[in-house]
Amino acid sequence: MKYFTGMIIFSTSCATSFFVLSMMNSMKKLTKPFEGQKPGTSGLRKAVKVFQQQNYTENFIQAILSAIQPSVVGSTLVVGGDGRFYSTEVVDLIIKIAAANGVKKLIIGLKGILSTPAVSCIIRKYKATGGIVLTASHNPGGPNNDFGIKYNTSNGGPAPESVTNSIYEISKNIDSYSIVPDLKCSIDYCGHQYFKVDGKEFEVEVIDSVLDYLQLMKNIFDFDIIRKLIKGSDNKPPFNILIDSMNGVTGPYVKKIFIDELGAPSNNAVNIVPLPDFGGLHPDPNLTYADGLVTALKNGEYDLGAAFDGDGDRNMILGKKAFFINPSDSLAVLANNLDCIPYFKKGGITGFARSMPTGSAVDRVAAKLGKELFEVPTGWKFFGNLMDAGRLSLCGEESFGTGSDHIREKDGIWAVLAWLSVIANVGEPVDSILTSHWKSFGRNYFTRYDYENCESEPCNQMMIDLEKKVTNPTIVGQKFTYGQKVYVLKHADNFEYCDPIDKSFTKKQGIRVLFEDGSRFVFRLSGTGSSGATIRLYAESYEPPNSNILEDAQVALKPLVQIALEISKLPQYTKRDVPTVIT
Ligand code: VG1
Ligand code: CO
Repeated sequence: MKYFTGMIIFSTSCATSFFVLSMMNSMKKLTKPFEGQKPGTSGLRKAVKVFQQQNYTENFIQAILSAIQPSVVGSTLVVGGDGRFYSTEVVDLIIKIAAANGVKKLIIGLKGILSTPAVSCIIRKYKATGGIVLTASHNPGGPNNDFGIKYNTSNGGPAPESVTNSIYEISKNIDSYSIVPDLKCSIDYCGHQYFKVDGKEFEVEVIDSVLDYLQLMKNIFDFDIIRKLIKGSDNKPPFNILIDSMNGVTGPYVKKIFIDELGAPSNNAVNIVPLPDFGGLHPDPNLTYADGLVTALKNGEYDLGAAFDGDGDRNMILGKKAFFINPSDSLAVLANNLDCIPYFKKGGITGFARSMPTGSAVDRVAAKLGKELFEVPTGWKFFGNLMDAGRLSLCGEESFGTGSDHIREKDGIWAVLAWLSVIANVGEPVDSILTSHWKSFGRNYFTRYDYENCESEPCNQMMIDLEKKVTNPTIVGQKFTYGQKVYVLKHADNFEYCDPIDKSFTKKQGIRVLFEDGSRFVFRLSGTGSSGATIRLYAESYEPPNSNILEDAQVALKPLVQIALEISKLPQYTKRDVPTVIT
């Protein structure tokens, strides 16, 4: 290949554009460390204004690349995100800093757009070294809200703690970063662009955001069966779906997959243009923030509704009249019906897993099917090793995350396609599928209370005091009463996890209080917020098949929640009487 200064050859057609550009050199810029560049549950998330400080973002990108030394030289990295405010500036910095660090090739989504599941898919498909995902996921976007950066490794999954810890350590002592300040690269056209940096070739390939992901979905699911369901056939009326992308990254994926490929009418997908500030929406698909979907479903016009978060890895699914499928139940129902999906029919099903706070409905399915069941800490990074070792097929989190070993991230659109496959196969509406499931397995009632944006100090103190109180051995056997209900405390701890594959050990993952009848509550501090503290309270109880399985979850769990609030003294510490969000 020859490099001609200033010569540009391109065509605007997506597949063939081709640029040849001039030679340039990298330089080192001096910098000083910033405090707090510690990745949380899923990457570094801070206010946009924090990332906009001079050298803040540069430092963190350099810390990522230094942490993956020596494999950064000659590497291929995938870059993309949910398109939130400040994304294009950060993509530009990544190009310039990656080029200076000896990266060989970047694969970037058109205009920087790639859903989190698509990044995972593309890293795996093209055997990339890793990827950088630009998102703060379900956190609001825009100049006054959040931005985020996350590193994924070669298996397509979020970096394990060993890597995120080393990124953090490097960020604490960083004194310079390498950059090619003059490198100009467009991400507005698909195609290849070649540069010569420090005498070596550096390539940027801008790709269609949707294509690779669409192909993967077509390999997993039977699109013909889902199309027939959606369009209706042989006396069966169309199955009317409503999809809400909440102005996040899933818009282009939803349009291509559900409308163009599966034949849903175009007005059955809303908010499908990704906006830098999500149009002011809080792109968290739960009953509070996706209330637009809930309202639209209530009158019974639609058979199924679905919403996704900003980066497309979460899903909320509703049945007719906004019948809510709790994510813990969703996981269990899918686990029990996976064999109607070609991917699992062909590849078989190994084990199942859930995060610790997730309701244990899936455990019962695992027991019935004779499969392994893993309980891991919160965060998708804990599922990856099990999948790589061939021991995990399907997993989920109560926080609207569901996914399988087709990639190493949770996957919102995959979850909806999985549910549509199950509905087409079973031939029943969503609510009957759930009710039949409870009738055969019993029901694990589950709820989560979020107290968002509290003051940090009292929340930390509450957790310390609660742990002390419930792990005191004298509390075992103590009775707690609310109304008619009596709970006897059986065991309490701060959850710890030893990864069965690499034996890495993770401590302090949430305070669990378990009662003799199998009920439990859990308290955790969120690790995805950008400031202050968010307390999460999770409560779960079990009713066997022939008993009380059709009650409202809030009514069924009220006694347990009240006892949790009383033991923790949460209202006193946080000065909050009601949670911000109830799921
Ligand atoms: C939350 C959820 C957790 C999820 C994480 C990332 O974490 O509880 O289950 O894996 O968000 O999801 P935390 O630490 O705030 O409880 V996403 O869609 O924001 O990447
Ligand atoms: Co997300």
